[in-house]
Amino acid sequence: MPMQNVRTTPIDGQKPGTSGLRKKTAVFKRPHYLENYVQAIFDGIGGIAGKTLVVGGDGRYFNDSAIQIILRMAAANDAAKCIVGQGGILSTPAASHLIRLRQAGGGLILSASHNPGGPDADFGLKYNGPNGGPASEAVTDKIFERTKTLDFYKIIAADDVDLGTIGTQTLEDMTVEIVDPVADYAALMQTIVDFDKIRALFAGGFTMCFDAMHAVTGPYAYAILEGELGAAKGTVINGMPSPDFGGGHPDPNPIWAKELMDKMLGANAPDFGAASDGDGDRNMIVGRGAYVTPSDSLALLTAKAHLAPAYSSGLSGVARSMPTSRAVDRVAASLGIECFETPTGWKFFGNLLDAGKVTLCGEESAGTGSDHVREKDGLWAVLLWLNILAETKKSVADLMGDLWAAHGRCYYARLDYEDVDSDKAHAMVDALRTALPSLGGKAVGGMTVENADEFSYLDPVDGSTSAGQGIRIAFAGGARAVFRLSGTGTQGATIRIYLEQLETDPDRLHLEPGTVLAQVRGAALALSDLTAMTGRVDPDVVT
Ligand code: G16
Repeated sequence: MPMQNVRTTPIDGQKPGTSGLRKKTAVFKRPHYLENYVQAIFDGIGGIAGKTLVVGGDGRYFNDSAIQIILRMAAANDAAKCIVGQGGILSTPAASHLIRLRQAGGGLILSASHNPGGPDADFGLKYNGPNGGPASEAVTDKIFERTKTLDFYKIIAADDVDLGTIGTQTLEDMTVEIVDPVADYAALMQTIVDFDKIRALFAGGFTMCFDAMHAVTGPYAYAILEGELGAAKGTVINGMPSPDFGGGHPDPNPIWAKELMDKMLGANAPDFGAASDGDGDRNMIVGRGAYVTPSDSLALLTAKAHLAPAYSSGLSGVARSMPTSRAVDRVAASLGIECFETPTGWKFFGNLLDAGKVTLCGEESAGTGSDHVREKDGLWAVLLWLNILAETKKSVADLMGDLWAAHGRCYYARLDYEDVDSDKAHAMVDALRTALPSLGGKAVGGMTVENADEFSYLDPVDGSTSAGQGIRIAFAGGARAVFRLSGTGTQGATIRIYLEQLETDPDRLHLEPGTVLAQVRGAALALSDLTAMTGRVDPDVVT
């Protein structure tokens, strides 16, 4: 089978964002587009000759054809082996685990995460390094630089690989090993949480609803929750992965996981509810009548992780992304462990995890994880919650009430303004940045600015600096507003405003978050002049 060096020209706009490259599917399907990016990855990481790569994705539209192209290019670039999830399926955390387990040279994960899938929706591709985590800023920059100069890519002409049959095949001189996407991941989970305790919980009549949102966690949840742990049949809903996620938006939050929310807030709600996203790295936790914000979930897991076998000797430290609420900081302080504040993006946790400085980490964007892999892990978070519920025999609402009583409650919300004209969004952020030095002490909307700055991160492990990571405004009285532009959108710009208000008064721990946050919301909108700058009045999504 001949190897081809296909002449091509650099394609603009292939700058990877917060989590790899995400574009409209139609863009990825343009002639040479995917191929150019794959070759730029291979070149940007110093070549793949003799290496083993893990390849898999969330099963969205174009997943399988893109994998065939990647395999033919990996063979042409002299990779020794590709390990591929059966049917092209691997959840992001399962891929991260496989890279580590098999000591691979890295992996290619095909997903646009929680973004919708389909011919008119989104597609994505990211490279994870040998530690199983998203490429560092330095590696991402090398890949991006290569996209600008690339003038040919390598591919072999060959028939499609059979992705459906577990076992080993060859593609030219390269080995292709098709593996069960669930087995190794499920085995890892058994080493972290107490399956016997959770089994006993379900055997005792505990009820749960897990919404797989027609995405990749369906097969994992059936095998682990209903299979290994004995949860009742029907515990998993929307469990068959589909290329367009059943026409839905596989983003586990109260807006998009409405079916689950309705169940949990309605009559005869199960004891526990959870959801995961397109590629299985995000999670949502909800108790009977009690939604748990991702920031609060991180705080609760930090407080109670010692109840699970893997964390029984305590945590070395924790980390959260800057816009994530400071609830976890308060728990960490009470435990006497360090809490690191990183920029948005899982890649920033990698060094801290590798260096053993943190055991748990998480983000407001529905991501929680630990040092067992180098990605956030939706099902792991659900299992750790189940372990805690099994040990404490308390409801989700009671666990959260106890946490707030002990540490105060960080009321929290995120406002998303989607598909904003990119120039206007940048102009708004630029204006805020320019105003920063004059904001200290300013009174606005009944609040007083205590401190205002733009977050810049100094990585304590490798000494690298990442500047321009979001504008944060702290108000007197424990409120905070953070502004940043999303790095994962595929259309226009998305402005995110993160609002937080600390309450320690025992009589004010069970209020409606929107009411508590109204004042800081007004102040944030006034300071940014969002409506005048962008023409937008209401956010598209509030979570
Ligand atoms: C990705 C990253 C997360 C990050 C999120 C932020 O999530 O993996 O670490 O928090 O993006 O997104 P944005 O820049 O839009 O705020 P995912 O689940 O999309 O891979």
